[in-house]
Amino acid sequence: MSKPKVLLTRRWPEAVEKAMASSFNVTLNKNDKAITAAELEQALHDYDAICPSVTNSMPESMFKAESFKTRIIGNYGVGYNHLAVDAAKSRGIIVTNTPDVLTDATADLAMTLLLMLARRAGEGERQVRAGKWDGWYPTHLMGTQVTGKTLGIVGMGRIGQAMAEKAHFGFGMRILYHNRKAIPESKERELQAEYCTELTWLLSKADFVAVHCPSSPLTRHMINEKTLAYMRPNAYLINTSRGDVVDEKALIKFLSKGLIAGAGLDVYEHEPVVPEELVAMDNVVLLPHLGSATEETRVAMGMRVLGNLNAFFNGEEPPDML
Ligand code: 8YV
Repeated sequence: MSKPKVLLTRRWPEAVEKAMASSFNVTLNKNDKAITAAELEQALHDYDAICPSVTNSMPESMFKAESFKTRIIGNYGVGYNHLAVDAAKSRGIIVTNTPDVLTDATADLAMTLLLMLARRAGEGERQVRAGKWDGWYPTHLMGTQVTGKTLGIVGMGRIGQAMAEKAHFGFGMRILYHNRKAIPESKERELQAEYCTELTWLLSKADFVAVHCPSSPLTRHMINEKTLAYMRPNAYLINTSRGDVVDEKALIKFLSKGLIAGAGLDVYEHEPVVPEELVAMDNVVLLPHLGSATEETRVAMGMRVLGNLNAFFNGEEPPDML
């Protein structure tokens, strides 16, 4: 029997490309150029499996044809708001993602942003590189202490909980969280975490607010002009989930008026576009969607996709079927 035809839309770490190629008839994106929407739509008729990533939007309109060759979409990533999962399913196409394997890397990056904001690390680095550091003095780039402060976590899933663990056990932070439902009591006790049914209550109490909920019609612009107004003027916002959970325009307004202390962002509403206003602000740390970007994690994500495809083509249910 011939091997299933599989498309990887971008380069993956070499180890996973090799592993994929040993199981499937794989088309690699050798020059790593982003494929167009038209090419992606065509791929649905040419490949048994497509492995997209976050920049490959597959909206409902892509699934209008009567039939497709593709039987499985193995997303390289945990978030899947770029994929019209229901539309794919209605055409009999299975969709999988890569949970668990990027939990720690993403929480580590959120912690990086938190620490950089608190200690003004971006400002300091820019100063040194610009040759503008003229020596130590007692009031130079004073930041804010992290240890003992209150962290409000919005979205207490896998990544939110990992962030809570790192912040609580590593930095002695008090944890508040807002989620659709409370986490198990034993976990709450372990983290000494307090469940806030009202987002606004959490926002009014936290020194740092970290957004970890997925993007969905329910969470879109959850952090907006109304909710930002509850944050303290000395509080910082951190977002490593999806850009559209935060209303970027409202955030810019609050930052420019000094109504919150700063923001650490790894994701944006219209990636890779980062608003000029944010780029110009010193109290903002900006990263280019690096949440899962460690060698170990990117390999593990690929292996997770491989596991899903292998299960599917062996006639089993893929472990991460959405
Ligand atoms: C991934 C992410 O790198 O997995 C996710 O949802 O946001 C990122 O960390 C990206 O999605 C790859 O497709």
